[in-house]
Amino acid sequence: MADTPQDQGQETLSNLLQESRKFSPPPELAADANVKADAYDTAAADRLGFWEDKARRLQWERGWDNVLDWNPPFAQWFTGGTLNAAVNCVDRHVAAGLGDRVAYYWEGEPGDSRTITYADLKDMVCQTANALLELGVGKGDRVAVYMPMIPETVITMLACARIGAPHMVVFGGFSADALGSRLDDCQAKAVVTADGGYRRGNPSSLKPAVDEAVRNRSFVEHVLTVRRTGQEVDWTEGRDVWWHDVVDRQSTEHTAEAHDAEHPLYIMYTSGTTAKPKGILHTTGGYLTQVAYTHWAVFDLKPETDVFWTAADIGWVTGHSYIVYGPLANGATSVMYEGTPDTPHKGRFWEIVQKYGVTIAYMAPTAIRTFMKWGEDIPAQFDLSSLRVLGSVGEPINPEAYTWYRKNIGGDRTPIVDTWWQTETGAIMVSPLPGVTEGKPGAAMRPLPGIAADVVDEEGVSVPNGGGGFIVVREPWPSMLRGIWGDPERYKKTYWSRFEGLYFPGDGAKRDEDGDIWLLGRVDDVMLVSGHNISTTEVESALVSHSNVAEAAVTGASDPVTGQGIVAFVILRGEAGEGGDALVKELRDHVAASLGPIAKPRQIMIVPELPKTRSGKIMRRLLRDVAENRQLGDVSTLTDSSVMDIIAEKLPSAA
Ligand code: 6R9
Repeated sequence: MADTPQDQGQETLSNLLQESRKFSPPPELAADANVKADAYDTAAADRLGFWEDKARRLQWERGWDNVLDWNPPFAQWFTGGTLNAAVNCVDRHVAAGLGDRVAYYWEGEPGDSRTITYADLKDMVCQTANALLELGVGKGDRVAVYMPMIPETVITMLACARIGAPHMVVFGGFSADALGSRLDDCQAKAVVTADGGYRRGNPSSLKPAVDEAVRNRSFVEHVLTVRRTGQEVDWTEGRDVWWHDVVDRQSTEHTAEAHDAEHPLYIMYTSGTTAKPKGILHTTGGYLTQVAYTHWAVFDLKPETDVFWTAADIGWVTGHSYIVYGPLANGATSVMYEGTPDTPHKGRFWEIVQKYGVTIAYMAPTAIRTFMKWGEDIPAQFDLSSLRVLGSVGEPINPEAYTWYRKNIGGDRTPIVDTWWQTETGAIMVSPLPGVTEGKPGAAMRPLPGIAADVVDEEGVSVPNGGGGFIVVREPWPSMLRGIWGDPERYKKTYWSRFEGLYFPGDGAKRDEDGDIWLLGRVDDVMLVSGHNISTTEVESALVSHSNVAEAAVTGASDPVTGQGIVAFVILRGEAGEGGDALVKELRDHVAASLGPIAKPRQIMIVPELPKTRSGKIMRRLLRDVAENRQLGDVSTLTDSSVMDIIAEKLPSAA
């Protein structure tokens, strides 16, 4: 055992979880796969040539002079090249005769629906671009988007891209304060919003939060508002304009200018758990190249026949890259759903899969664990036989959730792609390829072709098979963030200072005996128990592997003897009843038996809910506050802040 905290910090993550199940790619899928095993070698032999080839999937007005200009840690891709992202996502498909292809099957929560073809999309994007120009928005101006999940949200993003005005989408669930601080940071000239959207069966308002946020921010010149729910709204003449008044009367023609490959496409703020949120900047050519390629390769997309569905919010980067830019750049048909999975009933997702014949579905482990909790009888009532590939994103997927997803949603046939990436990486970085890679429950497997990701120890040295440490990226990639808006120093410090010359995403990882990569959660969440670094992910997965557990969140609380003690919060499956001391003991023993005695939780609390962000990530630091009997930190990015009261109520006054 190490004696000082400094020494303890030198130990890398314990490698506790042993998972031996494996699933081979289905032979028909493998035979016809978009990407075969040779892609890894091709990319390794000439990484820049590989990405150059992928960039040619797009339509460029002017070709690039250089594939990459790398002044560490600042990268520029395809310099000298010019293109228009909206033209690539929309116009070129219409020009190629695909105007009648459906771009989106949109499903509103109350049951209304719209089918939008590429030709429709082109007209609406042009009208919206013309409207923005009329409102005085020009190239380079920032436009904030605070919207429900409706087609106008996508149309606004594309209209912004078309005229070269970077968009900045803020989750519709965030507060006026959160919106306001983001408006300040990027000095947005306009806000696009709606009166409201539907959530859990009710209209939920948006415009009042915008009114509050822009009240003392006179740099916001206009608020363009879509009527969605028909709720009463306050109106400021001159500043506020209705979408139907301004957009609908515009011409459906707009001649798009080609922008520089490095022209800013969007800013997206990371949730910012403690510090000021970071405005992650993405630009045009490299971003579009990598989202298009990864969407096609990782999901084995066949644009003529597939119906693709990312069940995520557009206010999360997953929505930007895999509801909007990736699918549209590939000319895919997507489903877009406005509401929650249990409205009006708990089979809503599976009803949507059946209704539209969804072939590829992509969602977060938190959703999958919720479906586990509701029980397998619910998906069993629907025809899910159209599905052929399933994806997971946002958190490590627990092996139990993976096998449940594969069996109950994928009919024991579909490969599962566990895709690791971040707002900062812009696109998927580590993932199986469904026609090539064997699937292991819980592993993101291998860096994609062209991505130099690695697992290193404390010194930045690559770990051997069986070793644990941190995931890093050794070489720039096309969709990497170009910086933090207005703060180059913070960009260097946050991502490039931990290891000399390496990009540091902040996640723990291990490499198994076969050399495959497992992600182990945020480094900030790693626990230090008697000198061992233990990952919250592994303890959570051990808990979820017990047949009575649906979800688990684990945190380290300070402990006089061991440094930190493991405290677990557990949601039981529907059929498990209320739990009790006997079950708690059984769960503690179950973890010790699965991972070893060092990982046995000091305390397990049965709770009805867990605190999550809007993208479904568990906010472990709030649970640590509870476990250590402290006042709660910032709860402004929680989906539902009342969850913390419910948890506090359930607790025996904590240890
Ligand atoms: C896309 C997205 C990024 C963080 C990332 C990591 C976690 C995402 C994961 C995963 C394990 C996966 N994460 N996907 N961890 N396996 N397949 O989620 O972006 O919201 O910026 O979050 O999410 O911790 O660092 P973002």
